[in-house]
Amino acid sequence: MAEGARQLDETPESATVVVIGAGPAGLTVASLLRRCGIDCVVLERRSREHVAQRQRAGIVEARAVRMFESWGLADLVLGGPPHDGILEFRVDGESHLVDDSDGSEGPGARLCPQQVLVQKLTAAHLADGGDLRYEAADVTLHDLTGDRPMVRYRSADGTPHAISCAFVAGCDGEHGVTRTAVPDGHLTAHTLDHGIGWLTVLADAPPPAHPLLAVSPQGFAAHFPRGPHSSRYYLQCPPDDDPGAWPDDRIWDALRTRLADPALTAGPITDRETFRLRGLVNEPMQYGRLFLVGDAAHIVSPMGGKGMNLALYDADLFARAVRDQVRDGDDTALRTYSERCLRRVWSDQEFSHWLTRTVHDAGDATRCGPFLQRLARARLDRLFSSPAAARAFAELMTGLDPAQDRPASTGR
Ligand code: RFL
Repeated sequence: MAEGARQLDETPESATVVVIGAGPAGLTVASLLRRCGIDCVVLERRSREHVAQRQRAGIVEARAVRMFESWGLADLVLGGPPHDGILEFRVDGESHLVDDSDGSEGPGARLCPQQVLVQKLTAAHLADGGDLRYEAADVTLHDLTGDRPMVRYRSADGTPHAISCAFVAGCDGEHGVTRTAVPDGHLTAHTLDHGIGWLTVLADAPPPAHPLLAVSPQGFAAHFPRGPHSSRYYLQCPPDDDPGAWPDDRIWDALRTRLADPALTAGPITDRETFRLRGLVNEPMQYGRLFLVGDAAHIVSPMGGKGMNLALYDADLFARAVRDQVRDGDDTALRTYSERCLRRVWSDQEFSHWLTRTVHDAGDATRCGPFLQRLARARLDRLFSSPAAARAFAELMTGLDPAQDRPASTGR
């Protein structure tokens, strides 16, 4: 019989939760559920090696560090040194240091690259006996509004599988299948295109003393640490610019000009790509027994470093909600999951939008006009001179909401 025509076993497997996707969101959901003794199966389309080397975010915000700590996982899954709480803005070459810690008790952010978090979550989950299945193809979801949804997929050798479950966690990112399994008319996608492009570059070159955002008439640029000997750089460019139009010399020249650092040390460039800055929110983040987590539900412009941290926030709320249901028969947190996530999602979208517009408009007036440029400069001036404005900025950077959302005891 041809591989594709093989018949499915009569009896499907069973799990409490099937998690689709083994990025930061999926691995965090799986690790937290395991901490509660709740069984789950993780299905990942790509290989372990592929997932483990994907480099994107670089900072785990203070709220997320404390979240992992509250689950007893911080030492196991976080790498990299603590972030010293200082962010540098360089405006037309003039440096302004902004304290982005909010002065609260407890650990602050960590300079932990996304791939390090993913590698450590993966290793910890597997060492704990977790069920992680890579190269799972053709994932489809069925009966999402029934009592026992079914997830079907094919393993690498083409064998079809089916898993019956109580809940599905859609952690498969922006281009996954879980969101598209929701019938038309149940989700609304809210989108914003900033009309701004970024060239992003990874290089084996010395990291900056502090994460650095630079405003200049030639356009925005940024320099972030990604390890003791590596850096990520961003350069504002026309939307949909071709990365091939940016040979190494052009990149280093542009960085030296915009960062106002003629002595910036160059190094081998290991990756370069361009993308558009945009926001996307799918509402609600639930359909029946499917719960969307992380990028599967929302995309946020990287300005402000919130995308991965939002994924970790959703994962924490989802795991707690499942625990309440399974352990205590209390479905309150599951019913309010979407609403609670979206409150933070829109808050972070607003912060990211504010920062994106501010650092771009303040620099290149040809795009936004002189009036908006001056407004953006006034916002920066207020941030640099007003302790109250700096405090509000720090609160948004740490991700800690004084009114609520401080990680409570997990009560495992
Ligand atoms: P991911 O990381 O995309 O993981 C989804 C996983 O699902 C798998 N998958 C499937 N598996 C099974 N079946 C299918 N049909 C599947 N389809 C997909 C994928 O292979 C993958 O393994 O989503 P997740 O877990 O929600 O995590 C979100 C973060 O990755 C994302 O928000 C951040 O990378 C965003 N981001 C940043 N976030 C920050 O907090 N701080 C930053 O500094 C930051 N910098 C960035 C970023 C994103 C960037 N890109 C992508 C434009 C910098 C860049 C350049």
